[in-house]
Amino acid sequence: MIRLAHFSDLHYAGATLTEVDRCFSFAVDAAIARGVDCAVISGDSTDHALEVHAPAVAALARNVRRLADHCPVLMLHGTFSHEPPGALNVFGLLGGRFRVHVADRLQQIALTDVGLWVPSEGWRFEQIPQDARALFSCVPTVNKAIVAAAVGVTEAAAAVGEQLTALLRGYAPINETARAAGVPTIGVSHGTVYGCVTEHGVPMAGFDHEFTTGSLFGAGAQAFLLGHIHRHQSWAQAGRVIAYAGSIGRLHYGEEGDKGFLVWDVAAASARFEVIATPARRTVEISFDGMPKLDELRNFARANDVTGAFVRVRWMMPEEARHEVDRLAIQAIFGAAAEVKLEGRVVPAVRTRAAGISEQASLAAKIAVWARLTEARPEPLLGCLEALQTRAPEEIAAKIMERAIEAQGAIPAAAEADSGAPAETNSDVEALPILVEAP
Ligand SMILES: [Mn+2]
Repeated sequence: MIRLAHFSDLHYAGATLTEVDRCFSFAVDAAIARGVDCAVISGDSTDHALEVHAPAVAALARNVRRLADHCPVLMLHGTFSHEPPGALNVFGLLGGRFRVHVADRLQQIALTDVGLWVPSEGWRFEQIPQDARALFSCVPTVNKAIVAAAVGVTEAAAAVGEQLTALLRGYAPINETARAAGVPTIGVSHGTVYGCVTEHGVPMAGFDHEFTTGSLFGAGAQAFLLGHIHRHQSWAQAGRVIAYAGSIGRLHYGEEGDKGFLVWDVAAASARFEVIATPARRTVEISFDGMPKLDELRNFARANDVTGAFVRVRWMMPEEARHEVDRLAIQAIFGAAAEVKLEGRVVPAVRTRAAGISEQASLAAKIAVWARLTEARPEPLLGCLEALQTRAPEEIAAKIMERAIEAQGAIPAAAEADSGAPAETNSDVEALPILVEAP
């Protein structure tokens, strides 16, 4: 029997450092305390490309080195956007009582009785090495771009699954041989299992996922250690067990369940694991369909201990109400929290288009439809339209002036007096036609 610590999806980076280093340090301590024989990190040790002077690199190396001083360590390559090819190479150079082996290609690797790593030259061993204590089959992240280049973009997603199924089945004979020889067999991979559930509770039911539980069981490994999905979950069949460790820390709001790592006991014909929870941060989410209600928030804070938690309050607001939210008051309610994140979404003012207007041929008909939809009276508008179509601009302007004067309650006599009042203005108006006719 071999006892393994299975960590996954550490996502070391500057922004995640506090959370993941607290959790991973705890996990390394707990694994060492449980006397594990070997440690496996099943991908996404880092969150993105990191420069060597980044504090996250030193922190991760420090914990990997602590592991290597206790037992042999296997690091599998994860998602390329999190771990660019080559990102893990440096960890293979870390000293320690035992070696760190970086699995960045398809391979099998034997852990020997004295704690050495012996990798296969090709994708699998032809024979199990003599002093093998355990046999690992490593399937790091598949580069879909390479598959797409070989079989075409539209075929690539399905082809990856088909090729992986064939590949995993190819490991079965040697795994069966190992089992017969009493050697524990362990698969390690990074990818999505059809039907698994993400940390946000979303079932992954697409057809472009790398694995099915059937294809993984098809490898004939007693235990299959997975990374990529950040929620711990497992499947069992006839004594064989597949499990995601889940991410070591809580990286986002809305992630459900505990975070942690697994301690496996794997024998030639049995496998079981224990989940060890890490002190991942607590997140609390409160959302409103409309504006945030301070009373409700106060009641929530009274009923729930939010000390040290990460609180997110979300709401929806109309554009004109965006300055009415008292952000400071909300923050004060959750004063004991480690973080209060406020996310107000503006509901944009939407103007409905007048449906059916484009089907009308004449302008008059369009106006009639518009008036009906907006509950306006069409008569004055149709009158204006008629005027525009039948009268000269000067005539229309004169009529408007006439009406404006009438509306002011001016009597005709006053209007005459007005028009004759400022001499300059009058002469300007009369001068205009002369200027126009001059050339
Ligand atoms: Mn990940």
